[in-house]
Amino acid sequence: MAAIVVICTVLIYAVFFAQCQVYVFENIEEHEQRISILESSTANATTCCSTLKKENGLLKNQNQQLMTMMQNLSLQVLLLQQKVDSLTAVPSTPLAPPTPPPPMTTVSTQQTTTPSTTTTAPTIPRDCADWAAKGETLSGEFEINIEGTTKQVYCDLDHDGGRWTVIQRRRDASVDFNRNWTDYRDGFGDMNSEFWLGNEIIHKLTSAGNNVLNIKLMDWTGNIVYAQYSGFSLDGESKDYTLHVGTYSGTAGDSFNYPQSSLLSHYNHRFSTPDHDRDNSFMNCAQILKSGWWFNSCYSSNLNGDFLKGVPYGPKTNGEVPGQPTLEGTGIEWYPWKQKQYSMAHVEMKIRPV
Ligand SMILES: [Ca+2]
Repeated sequence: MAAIVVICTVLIYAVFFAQCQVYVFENIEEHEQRISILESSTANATTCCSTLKKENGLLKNQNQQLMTMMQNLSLQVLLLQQKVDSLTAVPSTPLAPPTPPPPMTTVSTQQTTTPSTTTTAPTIPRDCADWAAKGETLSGEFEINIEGTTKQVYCDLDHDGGRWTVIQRRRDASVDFNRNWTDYRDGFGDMNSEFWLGNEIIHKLTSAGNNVLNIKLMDWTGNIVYAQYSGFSLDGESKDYTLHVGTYSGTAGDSFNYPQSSLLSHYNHRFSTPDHDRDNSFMNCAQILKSGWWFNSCYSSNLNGDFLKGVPYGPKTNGEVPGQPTLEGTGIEWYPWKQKQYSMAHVEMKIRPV
């Protein structure tokens, strides 16, 4: 009897074990199928992720290109606005008013009708303030005669009180300012775009003293500031056109008498060009900075530097160490307003007697 009970028990366990084995094998197969599905899904997700990363990179590039286009468009709009402003002032001239003193072309006509040059010279105004005194009210090119030198200049007669003789303008990179001593002495460029009037004529215009220098700066978002100096004059060529300024006023900050470092100030310093090193540095600042300016050791302003678009340019890694110009800093700079490595979008320098 006992033997029968044992045999039955063994049979029951055998059947139970066989059923358990079948259940486990079935579940293992099911789990393997699920693992395979998950692996497939993971591979798909990885592929999808890398595709998304590539698309993200492309979108970033396109975004940067659009930003650059936006900056260029903003500048063009600003330049167009300036042209529109200047054009809106013109309509009164086509009506040919009877009396106004003639600009350059008409002056030359007067000269042809008068036989003696000694009598015509005194009739030509000595500067733009003289043209304003004769009744001229619209900006443009005029002829002046000062100390026997006849010169074509651009007169700003309808901004900031008028009477201004413009001595420098930067706005569109149309003129190369990396020039030699002779070019800066005699002047170069186009009166209707970019130019340097010339150190010799600026010296003659200011040698009598009591002149104001006004510097207007515009950044690449259209913000405008100015620096104004009383007592502006340049010495003659024998003293390398040394810069003299008096009191500063304005919103741009004072670069000529730079408060943060006298080594980077410009007043009482001689004019240097790449071929005429008169700075206080062991280096040739004008050559490195591609400009003509009153360099010290070396500068806190360089308004005759390279016209560089897309600013600020380069990393701000260079400290203001005397004698070490920022090699990347060849742009049109004015430290007191924008610090290093920000090149202005528009600059104008103009003078008038007090
Ligand atoms: Ca030097």
